[in-house]
This record gives sequence, structure tokens and C-alpha cells, in this order.
Amino acid sequence: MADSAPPVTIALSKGRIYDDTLPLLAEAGLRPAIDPERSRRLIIPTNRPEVQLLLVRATDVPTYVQFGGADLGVSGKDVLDEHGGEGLYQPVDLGIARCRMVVAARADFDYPAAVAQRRRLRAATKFERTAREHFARKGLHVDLIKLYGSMELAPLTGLADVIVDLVDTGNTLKANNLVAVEDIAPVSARLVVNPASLRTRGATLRPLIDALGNAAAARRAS
Ligand code: PRT
Ligand code: MG
Repeated sequence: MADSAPPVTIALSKGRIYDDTLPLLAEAGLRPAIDPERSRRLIIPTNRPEVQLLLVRATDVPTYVQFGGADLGVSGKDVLDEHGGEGLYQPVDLGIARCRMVVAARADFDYPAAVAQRRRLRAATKFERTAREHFARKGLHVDLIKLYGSMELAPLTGLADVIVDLVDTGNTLKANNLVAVEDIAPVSARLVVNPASLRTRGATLRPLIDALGNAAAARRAS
């Protein structure tokens, strides 16, 4: 019975993913019943009793959806690439929370020369997999240093020669006397779906996925 089935759950992270997803949800007819910025609740009901939102850390969204803790999720391509995407269906690029994955260095560091001389680089990042694959494609040897935040400090303190990080406006790099020296990939947020949920709860999920995809496409066209 549809009435007794648990609600379909959409995993989101607070901040830019939530903020950018909200208008798409609205166009799909979904409105959160609570403002998460004014509440400590992690499960947010919506105006439709058969759909609820789950607030998790950005890096945990793929994990929740992969293991069925959520049926749908919205996750940055950066996070998905680190996760690996196993067990996730990725039907829609939502085109939101856009930014770029780059290599950045101090303004006085000659990255092209270091690459040309095939110098062994120290690279600090929280995106280990992305960084490893990027430098491997270039045939460069790097010592990767895993950080969990404030990567900008690494080149300033001598911890690393370069960082691999996300850039949007570039203001954070600029404020720390860093420059982007290489583009790795454009990043945007994707809809991720648990394949088993899609099979068992397709009647609720498919129209929702279509509506979110249409809302994202309309936004891009405008
Ligand atoms: O912040 P928290 O530790 O809780 O988690 P999170 O950093 O994983 O989440 P959040 O909400 O900061 O980012 C969620 C997603 O937004 C990321 O996974 C990206 O896909 C996307 N996104 C888009 C960004 C940015 N733009 C962005 N600018 N994520 C991070 N940034 C950082 C950037 O690294 C820089 O340090 O924001 C800072 C400001 O950027 P500038 O260039 O505008 O100054
Ligand atoms: Mg952040």
C-alpha cells in the first residue's frame, strides 16, 4: 500500500547544495516543511508526505544513497569522483553548485618549469583520488599530502608546492596570494539514485527524477 510505505528520502548537504537544490525541488512541487537553518532536525518533512529530506555531510551523500539510507541524493562531481560512484545511478547533471577543480600554487612558484623538468612535486589536497589520477595522466611523480580543509595554507607554510582544490570566484586563492596554474575539470552537482530504490519505488521516484531533470534543463536554458 502506498499509504504505509516509508517516505522516499532525498539526501542533501546544508549550504550551497541545499540552497541551489531548493528552487529545483520547488519546481518539482516539493517544499521543505522546516527551514534547516532554524532547526537541528536532520530529517526534514516536505509538503508531500511521501517525500522527505535527509541532511548529511556533503561527502556522506553518495554513501547514504549507495547503501539505501537514502533513495536519492544531490552530490558534487568532486565528491562523487572521490567516492568512486559504485552502486550509484547518475541520471542527471543538475548544473548547480558549479565550480572548477584546479591545481593552484603560490604566485611565485613556476609550475610550468617544475612540470617541464619533471620535478617531484608535493601536492596537498582533500581530493586524493582526483589528484592522483590527474598527475598520473601527466606522468608526474607527486607526493600527496591528505588534508581535510584550508588547503590554501599548504603552499604558504611550505607543506606543499601545489594544492588541488575547488575554485569558484577565485577570491579565496587571491586573498592567499595563490593562483590557479592548471584546470582539472569543471564541477557541478549530480542527482544520484539508488538502483534498487528505482526498481521498487519507481512510481514515486521516476516522476521526481524527471521533474528535477526538467527543472535543471529549464534553468540552464534561461
Ligand atoms: O563545508 P563542509 O566541510 O561542511 O563540506 P563541503 O566543503 O564538502 O561542502 P560545501 O557545502 O562547502 O560544498 C558542497 C559542494 O559544493 C562541493 O562538493 C562542490 O561540488 C560545490 N562547490 C561549488 C564548492 C564551491 N563551489 C566552492 N567554491 N565547494 C567548495 N568551494 C570552496 C572552495 O574550495 C574555496 O575554498 O569555497 C571556497 C571559496 O571559493 P571561491 O573561489 O569563490 O573563493
Ligand atoms: Mg566547504
